[in-house]
Amino acid sequence: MLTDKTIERLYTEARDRYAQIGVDTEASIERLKQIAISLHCWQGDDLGGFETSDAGLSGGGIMATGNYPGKARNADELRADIEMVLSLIPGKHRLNLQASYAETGGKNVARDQLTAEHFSNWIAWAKTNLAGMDFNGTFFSHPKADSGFTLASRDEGVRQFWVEHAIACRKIGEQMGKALHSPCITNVWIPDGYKDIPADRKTPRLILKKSLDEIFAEQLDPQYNLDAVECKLFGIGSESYVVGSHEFYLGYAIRNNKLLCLDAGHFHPTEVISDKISSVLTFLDEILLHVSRGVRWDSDHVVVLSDELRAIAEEIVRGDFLSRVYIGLDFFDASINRIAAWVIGTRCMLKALLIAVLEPRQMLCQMETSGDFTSRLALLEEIKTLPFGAVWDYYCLKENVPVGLAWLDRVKAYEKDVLSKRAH
Ligand code: RNT
Ligand code: ZN
Repeated sequence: MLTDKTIERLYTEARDRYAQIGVDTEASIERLKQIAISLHCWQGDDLGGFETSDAGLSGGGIMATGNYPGKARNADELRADIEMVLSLIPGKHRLNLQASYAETGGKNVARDQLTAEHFSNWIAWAKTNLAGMDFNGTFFSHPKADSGFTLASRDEGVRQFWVEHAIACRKIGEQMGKALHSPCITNVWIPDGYKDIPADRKTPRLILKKSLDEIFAEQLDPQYNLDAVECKLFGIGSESYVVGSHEFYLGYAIRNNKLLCLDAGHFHPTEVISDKISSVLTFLDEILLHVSRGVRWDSDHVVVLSDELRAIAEEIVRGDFLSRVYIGLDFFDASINRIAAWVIGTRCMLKALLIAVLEPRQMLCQMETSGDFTSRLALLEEIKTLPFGAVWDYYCLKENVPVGLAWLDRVKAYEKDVLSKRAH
């Protein structure tokens, strides 16, 4: 166990080392403190939501695997779990909800009939615990999505239903934004696509464009609601063709002034979103990230402090994009303690951002502009072993959250006292 005194001493040493390369650790910590991460509600119950009891397999090409005990069974349990998570991470953050997490008081409310009323408990709770709320339509786990097509469906009734759902979601987002005094990002992700080779790639894309135009026809105040569209390369069951591809949504977002959502797991295995950030922000005002970790065919492993996670954070900071990039998380693992999964992923995201704000920008840019690429490479490698961990520990201490692995003891205690008593 590290004592507070040791943490502070190690921090002072680290501060001096960073000062030698022109980095002010205090200012870096202040910058990090301002960054709100949007925590995804669906890590807590394997994307189950509260509409049916058939959780686990969500359909639409996304799936949580594993059967770790203790999954949240209702909104109160999920909120309690999220409070636990929030107590273990430094800073003030946001919550990202799906429409399927509505609380309808036992009534069957169709997705095209949802209103902010059905999220009033979430909103009231968020006001005391969070810096903002974000929202998503749920275009999967539903009989009207069984054909594999929603907004791009050739069946007019099905298409209309999902258009109405998306419109309802924007209005809910607007209310969330008003209540939290911070714009809600309402994201559209649909699973539409084909398992095998299509005969016609064009028609579903034209239908999707038409649906999006209808959904966004009404202007909403950007102070309250911002719209995002999320692309994907392929999903389970849509290996050959996804209607909402990267090019499709990039084009749509640019032409219609929408946010593009880049999910780290939605591209070719060797393709990274870090390199896309400065490209798309040359043409778009703002973007949303779904930070995730792809592993082979799965797009949603728990985020770890990988090279790519660091690169994503570095690109946001290097480009001075902190006010234009909304950072959301999107992963789900049901094979380990779900609260631990949330904490690991969120703490890693914050660590990556800390490393990025501790970078000696001035020195590196000088080396680059003067053509001294030898020094640039040398310094980039040198800073990898600087004691950012001491700065991180100190930040956690100052924010009154557990330092080091102490958070895990709390999760284990919660598992014993609360999670293990949730019978299914
Ligand atoms: C699916 C998308 C989408 C979902 C959430 C649950 O591939 O990434 O963002 O993960 O809507
Ligand atoms: Zn996503």
